[in-house]
Amino acid sequence: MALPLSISPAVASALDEGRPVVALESTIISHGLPRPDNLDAARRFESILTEMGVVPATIAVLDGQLKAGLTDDELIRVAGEDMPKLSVRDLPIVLARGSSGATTVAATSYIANRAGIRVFATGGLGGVHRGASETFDESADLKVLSEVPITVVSAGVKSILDIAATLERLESLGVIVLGYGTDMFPSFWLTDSGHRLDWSVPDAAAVADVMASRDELGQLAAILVANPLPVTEQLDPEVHDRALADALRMADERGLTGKEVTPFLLLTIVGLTGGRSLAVNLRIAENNIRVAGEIALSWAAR
Ligand code: PSU
Ligand code: MN
Repeated sequence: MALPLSISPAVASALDEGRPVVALESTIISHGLPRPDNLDAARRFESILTEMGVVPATIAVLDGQLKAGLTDDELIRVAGEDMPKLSVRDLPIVLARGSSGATTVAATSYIANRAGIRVFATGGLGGVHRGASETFDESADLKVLSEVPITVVSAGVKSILDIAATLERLESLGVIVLGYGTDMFPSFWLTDSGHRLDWSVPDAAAVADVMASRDELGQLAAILVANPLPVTEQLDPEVHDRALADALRMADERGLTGKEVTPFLLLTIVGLTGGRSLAVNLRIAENNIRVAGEIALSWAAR
């Protein structure tokens, strides 16, 4: 039986002709950003790429079809309908039911790879949660990145997570981590998590070189490009630390588990920072999309 994968005409012809394509995730639209800003953001994310000469491929599952590249009507559905957040293990279930959902980094990476897309921009990757030694809460994003040869641009991982443990897991899983113009791993709203990286690259062409070498070696794991926001644009660290502590306490008091944890923390922090974290969040996503666009251009030029 054929894979129920529907690649939009623009994405399909770009892939056929070796032109640059960047995948975008849909969970950030449906669960990571509040309505109605999320629809404007989803459209802006795509237009940043289009203006660079790169074809955007927003990924989601709609009516039992894996989608790579959405129409504007489909973007409106993802931003406005209540749909579940899908990791890879959820894909067979929604396909069997013919239903819809928004894809996490894990599911987006999986679908993008099946579609033949090599570069993917997200805001922040999932990772190991605080207290994971008791709860075992580790995002499936990490395992999937060990199995899918895609290049993901992310502003590190959010400080809602245990960053040191996340970096250790990335190492165990063989995921290649490159600081983009930095030696320090970013923590999303903050430029510098305090964790040093083994490797950094100066530009997009250097990332494309590593992609080519990884392919030559036949390695399967992803490349994670850690792209920090300039320090002048980060969230005020004091505002950040207070909101983070409060949000973690509230999640704990509610006894949240499973896939509810990450969206709850993200949206609670938007409220606690009076929207300041949201403005920074959008700049981060846009910054990552630009870098992913540059990498896709470099890759297509090889
Ligand atoms: N981190 C963010 N913004 C997000 C997410 C994570 O800064 O929107 C989303 C991504 O889709 C990521 C998912 O793949 O949450 C991870 O969820 P979980 O921790 O349940 O695996
Ligand atoms: Mn989890």
